Amino acid sequence: ASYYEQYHSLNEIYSWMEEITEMNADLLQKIYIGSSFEKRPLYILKVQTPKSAIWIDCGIHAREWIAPAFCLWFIGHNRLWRKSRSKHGNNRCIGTDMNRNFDAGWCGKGASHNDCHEIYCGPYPESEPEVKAVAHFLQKHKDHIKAYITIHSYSQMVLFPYSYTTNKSKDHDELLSVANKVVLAIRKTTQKMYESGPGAQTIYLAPGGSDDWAYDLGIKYSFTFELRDRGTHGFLLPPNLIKPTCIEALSGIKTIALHVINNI
Ligand code: 0X9
Ligand code: ZN
Repeated sequence: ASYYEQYHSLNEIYSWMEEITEMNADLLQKIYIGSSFEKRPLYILKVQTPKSAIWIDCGIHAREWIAPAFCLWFIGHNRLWRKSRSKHGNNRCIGTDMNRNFDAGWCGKGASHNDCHEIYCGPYPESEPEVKAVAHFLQKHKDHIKAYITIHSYSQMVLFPYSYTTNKSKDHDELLSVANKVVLAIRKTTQKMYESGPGAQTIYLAPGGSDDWAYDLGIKYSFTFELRDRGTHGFLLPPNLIKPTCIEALSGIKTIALHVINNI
């Protein structure tokens, strides 16, 4: 059960208030409004609104535990959030898909100019500070960096360029053979089946991705790992599957590292 599907002590709720306001400083404000008979601080969480407000309190009656659980859940994060947290110009919605924001076939088919979509490419390439920082670092160190590996979930795949076009890259045959070796290593490690292939053919057309950008920069061994599972739990992979998933991913990374060592 997630944090929001459990009851919490007052101290836990105080810590949660601290953390969630810190992590969402642009949206949330913790305001002290007095103290209880037992001298415990009373806080409200103010969700930023331009003008009028709605007051919600939960737990005036102590034994009604579901009430504070609702207040936490109401404020709580969207567990399935995908994008960055940026707001551009007069956009209506928050966030850019950072794997559509790299300067590699930027915002072609498989991305969206609509800021409310999950695959919004942003107003221009590298509009996201996170993307810009990664791109700058890779650019600066490209002669040293022999492989680029980006870890995602889910669907159990080992992908390589291109994803912004269905054309084969000039290293297609070698990258396919490396990806196939990764799949074999994973199967030997945990018996899990992964699929390999170029992004556009294997998953879908998706321009502006970091793997394609790194590849076009000259980092030949560029891969996207889509880890477990294949849809049973999807993005909500249970904690007991963290270890086996990491072990198989590591075996895949070692396979790439070995290939790189033997081919530079
Ligand atoms: O759509 C994506 O960005 C990735 N799949 S996910 O479900 N993790 O969102 C696939 C990325 C493949 N590579 C590129 N599109 N460049
Ligand atoms: Zn992803």
